Amino acid sequence: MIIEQTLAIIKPDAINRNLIGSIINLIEQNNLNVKDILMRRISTKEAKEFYKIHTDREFFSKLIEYMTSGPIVVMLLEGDDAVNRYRKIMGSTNPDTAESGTIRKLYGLNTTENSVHGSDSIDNADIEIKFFFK
Ligand code: 3AN
Repeated sequence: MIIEQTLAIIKPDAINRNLIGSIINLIEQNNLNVKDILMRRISTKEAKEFYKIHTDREFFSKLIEYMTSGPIVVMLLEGDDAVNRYRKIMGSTNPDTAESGTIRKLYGLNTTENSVHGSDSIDNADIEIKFFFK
């Protein structure tokens, strides 16, 4: 067993559709533990910092506008192989082509409004956890 921590976000589209509980259910059913949780809106400055790796992408401004459009739920998850396992539970970026049973396949609307975020590596998990949970 390799116990890891990762950062998960429930995005505004899912919160708007009362999906917080359903998404946390899927996470917990997959043996990932919620170790910390908060709900708040992030500022444009914070969103730009969080997604700075995507600054030059054509979808950047749309992504920032969307992630600041309403509150988000941020969770620190812990469990065996948490980074990769949570990525599998989320599914791929585009809900249309995400694997069946994944959060994005079940609940995502499109590539921007795809219901959840998850850290893509142990190093980024560390950075993202520090970003929200000091
Ligand atoms: P993932 O969240 O699957 O790791 P990233 O890190 O490539 O995907 O992208 C971060 C976020 O940027 C995505 N979750 C999505 O909201 C948005 N995004 C990525 N690619 C696109 C795209 N082609 N069009 C619109 N939004 C996108």
